[in-house]
Amino acid sequence: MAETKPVLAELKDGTLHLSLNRPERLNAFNEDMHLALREHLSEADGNSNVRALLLTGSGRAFCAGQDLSDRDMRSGGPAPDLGNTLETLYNPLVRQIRSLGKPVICAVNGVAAGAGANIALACDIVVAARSARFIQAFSKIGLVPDSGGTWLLPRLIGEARAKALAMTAEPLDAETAADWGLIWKSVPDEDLLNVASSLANGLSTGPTKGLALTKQLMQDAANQSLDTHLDAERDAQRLAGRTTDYREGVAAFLDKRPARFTGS
Ligand code: LHQ
Repeated sequence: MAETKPVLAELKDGTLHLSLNRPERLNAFNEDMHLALREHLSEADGNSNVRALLLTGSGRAFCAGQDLSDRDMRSGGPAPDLGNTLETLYNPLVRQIRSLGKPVICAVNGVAAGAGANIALACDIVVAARSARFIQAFSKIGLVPDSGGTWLLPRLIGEARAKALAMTAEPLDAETAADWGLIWKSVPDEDLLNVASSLANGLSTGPTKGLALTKQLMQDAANQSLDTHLDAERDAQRLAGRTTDYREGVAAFLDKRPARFTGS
C-alpha cells in the first residue's frame, strides 16, 4: 500500500494547493508533517510558476496543533525541551510563511487549535468555514501560545481579547473571529473551498512582486516608527515601479482593458 503523505500538494494554474493530511489526528503536527510542509513552501518560493498558495486541512479539521501523542508525559522521565521543538520546527515554519514572497491563503475548514490556530493566523489572508473554531488550547495543557500567537493576537484583536482567549482556551467561532478582525472572512461551509480558491487564483494572476512587497511592509509596520516606515514604503515603491507588472498595469488602465500580470 502506498504511504500516506503528511501534506498533499497540487499545482493548479498558478496556485499551489496544500492540504495538511493526518485527518485521523485532526491534522496535528508531527515532525514529518512539519518537514513536508516546509519542503513544499521552499519549493514554492523558488518556483516562478507558483504565484499563490492555498493551505487547508484534509477531513473535518484544519489542524489540532502539536500531536500530543508524540510525547506521552504519563510515563514520567525528564522534562522535555519544548523550546527546542519551537526552535527547530514551529518557528522556522512561521518565519517561512511570513517571509514567503507570494500570498499565502489559509482556508480553515474546521477546528484550528493550539499551534494550528496560530499557523493559520500567520498566513496572509484567512478565510474560515462558518463551523470552524479557533482555540488557543495551550493553557489547557499548561503551555503558552506559540507559533507567534502572543505576538499576533494582541496586534490583531487587542490585548483584552487576546489574553482572554489565551487564558480561557475558549473556542472562538469563525463569525466572531471575522467580526473581531482576527481573520478576513467567514463563509458558509459548502462555499469555503470555492471562495478560497477564487481568492488564491485571483492573486495568482496578480502583480506578484508588488504583492510580496506589500506583505512585507504590512508585517514590518508593527516594529517601526512612521518615519522609518515611510522610508521603507519609498524603497518598496521604487522596486515596484521597476517591475514589468507596473508598466502593464498602467498600460492596461490607459487602454481600458484588464491587466495581464506576469509576476515579473
Ligand atoms: C489529537 C490531537 C492532538 C494528537 C486531536 N494530538 N491527537 C508546541 C511545542 C511542543 C509541544 C506542545 O505543543 C506545541 C504547540 C501546541 O499546539 S500545544 C496544543 C496542542 N493541541 C491541543 O491541545 C488540542 C488537543 N485537541 C483537542 O482539544 C480536541 O481534539 C479538539 C478541540 C481540537 C477537537 O475536539 P473534537 O472535535 O471533539 O475531536 P476529538 O478530541 O475527538 O479528536 C479526534 C481525534 O483526534 C482523537 O483521536 P481518537 O483516536 O480518540 O479518535 C484525538 O485524540 C485526536 N487528536 N487533537 N493535538
